[in-house]
Amino acid sequence: MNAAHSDTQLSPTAAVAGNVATERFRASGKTVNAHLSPEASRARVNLLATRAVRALNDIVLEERVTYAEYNALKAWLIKVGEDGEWPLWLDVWLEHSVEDVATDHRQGNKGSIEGPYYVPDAPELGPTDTIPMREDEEGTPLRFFGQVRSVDGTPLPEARVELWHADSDGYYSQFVPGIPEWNLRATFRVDAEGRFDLRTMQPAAYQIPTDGACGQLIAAAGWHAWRPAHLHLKVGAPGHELLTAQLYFPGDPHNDDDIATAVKPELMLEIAPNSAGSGHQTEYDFVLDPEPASP
Ligand code: MBD
Ligand code: FE
Repeated sequence: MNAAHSDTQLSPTAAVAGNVATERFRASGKTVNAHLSPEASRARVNLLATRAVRALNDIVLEERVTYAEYNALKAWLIKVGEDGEWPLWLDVWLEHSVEDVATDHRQGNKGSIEGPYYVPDAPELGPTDTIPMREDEEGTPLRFFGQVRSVDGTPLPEARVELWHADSDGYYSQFVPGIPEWNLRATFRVDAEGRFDLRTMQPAAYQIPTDGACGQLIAAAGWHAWRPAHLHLKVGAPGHELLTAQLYFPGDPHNDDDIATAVKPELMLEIAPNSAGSGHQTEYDFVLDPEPASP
């Protein structure tokens, strides 16, 4: 690369996004597992690690994996860490199953995976408000409104709707240099009836970075690198289970083959022309499950 153009600080590289995601994860406190006793924890690690090791050995024996393939795997695993792409790899290829297990008891809304690009504590806005965006933010304006209720139909006026998503280039603020810190990220309050009516800019589809370890795997395997365009949400209310969800746009070519396997029919928006302005509008209600009674 030409020295004058080597300013990696300002380009959207896999390693920048990956290393920010890795630091975010380290800071998130998500690894604390205090509810298990040491004995129960040891039994669980023993079970899961034994099964994982056995599954990998089974593949080697059944597929007669060669030393060349084994060493390619070793080199690739080292690169995943160097690029900070463990959060990306895990969230794209594994989180959807964890999410299924975690939420299959719910009677309210279907959720979906969080992904690697959530940032907590986004600025709080009112129930009828516009998400932070650049003055010249590109894309199709989107009015997004709805109501948050409990499974019994009671509106939840204390609810919060956190929204974060990519811009019209498919980039997330804080994971790509040069985008304002809280661009397209906010926490919306709801009104006394649990309603919100917000404005944002429709995101583009998301492509896994091609210059990192995940992109290398995708290219080597001949897969595609795309997630369909999506909104990320966390909807919470006191006494209710936090809903982490994604919402999708009809007609996206990757709704049927999302690389992260995170699309569900219940999460498809209905998009209409905005009756009160330019762009599109969509209505979507959230139904939250009450927190299970504590033991
Ligand atoms: C994303 O934007 C995303 O939502 C997930 C789950 C994985 C990678 C990028
Ligand atoms: Fe995303």
